Amino acid sequence: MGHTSLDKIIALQRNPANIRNLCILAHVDHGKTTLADCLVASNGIISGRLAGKLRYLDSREDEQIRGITMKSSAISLHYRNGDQEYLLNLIDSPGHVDFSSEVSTAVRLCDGAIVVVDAVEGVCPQTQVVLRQAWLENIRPVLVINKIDRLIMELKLTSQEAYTHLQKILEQVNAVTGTLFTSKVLEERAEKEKIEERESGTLSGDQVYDWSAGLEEADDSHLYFSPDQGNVVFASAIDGWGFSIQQFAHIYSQRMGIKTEVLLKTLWGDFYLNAKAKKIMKGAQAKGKKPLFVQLVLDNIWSLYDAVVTRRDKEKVEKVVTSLGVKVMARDSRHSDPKVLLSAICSQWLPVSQAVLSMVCEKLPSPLDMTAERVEKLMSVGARRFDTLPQQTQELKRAFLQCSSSENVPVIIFVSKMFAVDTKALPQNRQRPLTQEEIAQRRELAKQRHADRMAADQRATQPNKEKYLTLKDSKPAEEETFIAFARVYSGVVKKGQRVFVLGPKYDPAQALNMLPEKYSASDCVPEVPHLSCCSMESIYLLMGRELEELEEVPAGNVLGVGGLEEYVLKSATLSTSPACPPFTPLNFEATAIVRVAIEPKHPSEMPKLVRGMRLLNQADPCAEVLIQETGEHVLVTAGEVHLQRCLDDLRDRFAKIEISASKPIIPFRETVIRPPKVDMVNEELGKQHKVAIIHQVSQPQSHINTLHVDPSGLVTLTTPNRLATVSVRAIPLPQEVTRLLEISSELIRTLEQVNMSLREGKNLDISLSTVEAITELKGQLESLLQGRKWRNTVERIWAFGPRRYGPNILLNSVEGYQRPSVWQCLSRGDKVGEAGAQATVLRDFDNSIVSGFQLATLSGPMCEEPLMGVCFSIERWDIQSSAASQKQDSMEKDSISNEAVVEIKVEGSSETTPQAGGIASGPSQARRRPDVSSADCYGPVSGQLIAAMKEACRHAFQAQPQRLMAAMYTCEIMATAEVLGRVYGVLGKREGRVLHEEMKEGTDMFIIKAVLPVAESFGFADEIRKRTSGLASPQLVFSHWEVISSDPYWVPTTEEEYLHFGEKADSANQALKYMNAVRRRKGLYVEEKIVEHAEKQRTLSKNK
Ligand SMILES: Nc1nc2c(ncn2[C@@H]2O[C@H](COP(=O)(O)OP(=O)(O)OP(=O)(O)O)[C@@H](O)[C@H]2O)c(=O)[nH]1
Ligand SMILES: [Mg+2]
Repeated sequence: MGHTSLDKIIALQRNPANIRNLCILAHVDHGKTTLADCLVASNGIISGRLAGKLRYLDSREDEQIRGITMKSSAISLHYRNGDQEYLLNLIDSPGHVDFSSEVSTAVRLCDGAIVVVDAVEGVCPQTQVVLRQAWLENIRPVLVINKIDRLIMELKLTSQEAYTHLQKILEQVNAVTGTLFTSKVLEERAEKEKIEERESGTLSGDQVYDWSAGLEEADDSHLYFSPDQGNVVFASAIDGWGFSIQQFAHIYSQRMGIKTEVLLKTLWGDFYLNAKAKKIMKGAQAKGKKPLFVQLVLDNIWSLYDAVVTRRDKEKVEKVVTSLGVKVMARDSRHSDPKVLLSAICSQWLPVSQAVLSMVCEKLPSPLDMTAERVEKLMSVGARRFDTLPQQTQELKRAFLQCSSSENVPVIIFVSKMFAVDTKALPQNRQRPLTQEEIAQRRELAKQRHADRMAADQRATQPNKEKYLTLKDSKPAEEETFIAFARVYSGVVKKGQRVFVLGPKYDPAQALNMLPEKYSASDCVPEVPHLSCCSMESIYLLMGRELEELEEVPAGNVLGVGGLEEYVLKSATLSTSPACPPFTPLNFEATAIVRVAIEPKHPSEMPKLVRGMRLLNQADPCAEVLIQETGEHVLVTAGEVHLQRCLDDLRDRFAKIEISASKPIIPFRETVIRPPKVDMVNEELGKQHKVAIIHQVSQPQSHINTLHVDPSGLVTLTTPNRLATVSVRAIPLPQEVTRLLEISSELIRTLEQVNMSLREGKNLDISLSTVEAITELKGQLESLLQGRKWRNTVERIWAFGPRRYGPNILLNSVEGYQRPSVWQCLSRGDKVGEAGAQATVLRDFDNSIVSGFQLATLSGPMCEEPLMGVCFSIERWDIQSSAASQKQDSMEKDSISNEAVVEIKVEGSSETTPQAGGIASGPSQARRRPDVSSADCYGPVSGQLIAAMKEACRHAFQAQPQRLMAAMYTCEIMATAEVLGRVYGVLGKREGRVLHEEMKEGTDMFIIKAVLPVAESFGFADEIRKRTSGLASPQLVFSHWEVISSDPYWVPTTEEEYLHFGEKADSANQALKYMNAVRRRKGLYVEEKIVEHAEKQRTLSKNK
């Protein structure tokens, strides 16, 4: 525990005013864990000499090997700032994109954050992401610009250049904050206006629209990072030094007799020292003078590096050492690596822990300073507004703000993740340091054993060994224990206490009605949805890789809770009050996209694998585990590195069996496009293309007499019993519409839920903001779907699919058929247009059409992947009323014999023959008779209609030019000019596309932004790293879906195409390769020749 005792920390936990909960956030490799090491060393937990090298908080083996953090971990530190003592609950987070979910879990529990930026690399993609995450959670950041030593040693900048460089970095960081702030202010203003509008009821006639209103009033000065505000530290974590302006202001105010306040204002900025006048003047740049920051601060550091590392000037070093008054040990000054001496001097002169921790204590808020805004945000789940929550729930806000630890306030805890630790490592099971007596006792025992063994050795040793082995085997396999990573927001958590576990869908309003008053968690388990009770078996203080058991933890602290694995999957809200709402879900930035199928090496070990995957699912905030329709066990992860970690965890910790993972399953989407105008060699396309399309469509043979495709792509299909006919056309949706549908999928899902309950006659209360969002979506769709083809389409949208919220549209173009549109919740109470008799019949089967559409969009005809960006327009839909009667018959007259039912049906159908004239092949009544009579053998009409609709959609899809869509990653690669060519080479080979390239100011680095298909991304990061000798390492982030331009069904038809691509033409067809790979994986038929040009082999052998 270092030099702070556990008792001390327990005492500090009781004073929330002096607690700081903070996390360290940054882009990957900017030095978070190294900085954390320095802070941990200041508590004596690790030695100062090892700080920066040990990376103490990277406690996993793979973290140490790879050199990146993968899990966030917490440690409690003690710090004395002036006469105050502070408790710092510090969480180190990973910077790699694959683990950004770990950042979300860390940020939720904190009130503040240290954002670390590499002085050379500056603001990187993940820096922006973490700043955004901090912003979304309303936590206050401070800045550490790390790795200043690289400016001296690597970039060899002069102190003046370094100053300019640092200014630029600050500008970049502030620009990101500025954008976040502006968007928030504008959003708030819009919100306010809406409320005002609603309240005033009427709109005043002449409204002046002032776009800048709000921005000017809002005070944003405290938001920005600036050294004179005291929220920036310059550091080199690896060399152990760091400073804020305050420190230098103190030093120079004593030495030069200038007031500290003056120095604080002028040390950073365009000020210089006029030595003659003994004054600080403005305008250093204009006059070509050295700014104060360069003269008084950077120059000192530069000359120290120069003396110690570059020139190794012993005399000068000694002078410096005595003038700074630091003590250097002889072995440090004699060390062959000058860096050792340097860090020995610097870490005493400007200890980084001192600079960072005092900034943290002064600038970051304590748990008592939690803002009302943040509390409301945490408590209002989903679309609900805070003021619509029940009264008792709103009262809890006070508990949050008070952060009180008295006995009569409710306990509120949030668990942000579950992590697994080895059961043996728990403090209950850990070996304590032994007392003297115990040591003596053990010594005796060991002696005894040794003597025994000697004696046994004389006899036969064999049996003994066996016994030993069997003994070892029979020991129960050590288990993993799950600990919840949590924070107490109110009340005191006690060991063994019982609390409610509130699921994410728990509704306090409903529960308060159901539960008797003063219901407590120690009563029996209530029957309220999404509510259960549990007791906290043990509570821990998190100390990096160690845990310390505690009896109780007061409000405002971060803690670990044991014994929740049965009740909490990944995150949860715990409380003693049933009025507490579940906290808003964590903001995850990453999309899980890489999926692999997993199976055990030995099939008999399947149960172990299943159990292991369940544990893995619980232990990782982002990994998903699911069983596909095919029966495969699939693991979905955020990226390659994450996948590797999950597999290692599964193998070594959770399942403990040999497993084999498939190649990553790459998702594709299928779509149709407008007929292209040019062929593969960019020649104008004539009529021949259309011929090819028709040729494709006529392939399926099974529907020969019920299917009709007209040249314009309209597909007409009749059900096998010939009672119903649908005509469908597939139309490509404009790209923007697809994208809009994709990003609005959550909203569409809500819309669908509302419609569902409307259909069932229930009235669901939806919040105003949801209604507004839906109206806005509708408006956006209307403005995007313009032109003759899309006239009035938005009103006619029948459904979205697949799964009712996907990016495909079903359109009702049936003449004279009116049905409630998907937007019905917007115009509640409006009557749907008068429905004719035919329409009523159609209404009965409405659901079948939607189901058929859902099935068709879930897996397309190319390789059974979901469709995207396709609009299916139903242009005709006939159904004979007999079908309807059949439906009723089958429902009502179950007892009637088969014969009788057939009779009725036959009659029905003959009555309505004229209506059925539209059927494409126009079968005669006589022919139909036997079909109808055997209608039963095809099953109920509704089922047949589903199948017919699905088939019709598939054929309509095939009647258009089909394309695959590939998932794309974006990546930003930083590389020096020498390796630029190789980076381009790798990108080119993997079908990547460079979006732009620019030079990073002040360095010789280039930043390349590129997109790359996910299918080509495996091993990409490794390859880039190898080819550039580790200089560039890209991070891949999922960005969008993109149509692959080549046609997978393309065969060369013209002379030029033969010339270009050869007869087989498989070299050019990437889309075909992808499609076949998917088909092969799914066990679908792949059209391929296995042996080609067999005669060539003969020639080869002849040559031998
Ligand atoms: N030159 C220099 N190198 C540093 C400094 N701080 C850290 N490094 C090096 O940068 C590398 C990454 O450091 P880490 O502390 O692991 O970075 P991190 O931000 O924790 O990385 P992730 O957790 O993977 O996101 C290590 O090789 C460190 O030695 C510094 O001040 N100067
Ligand atoms: Mg790290």
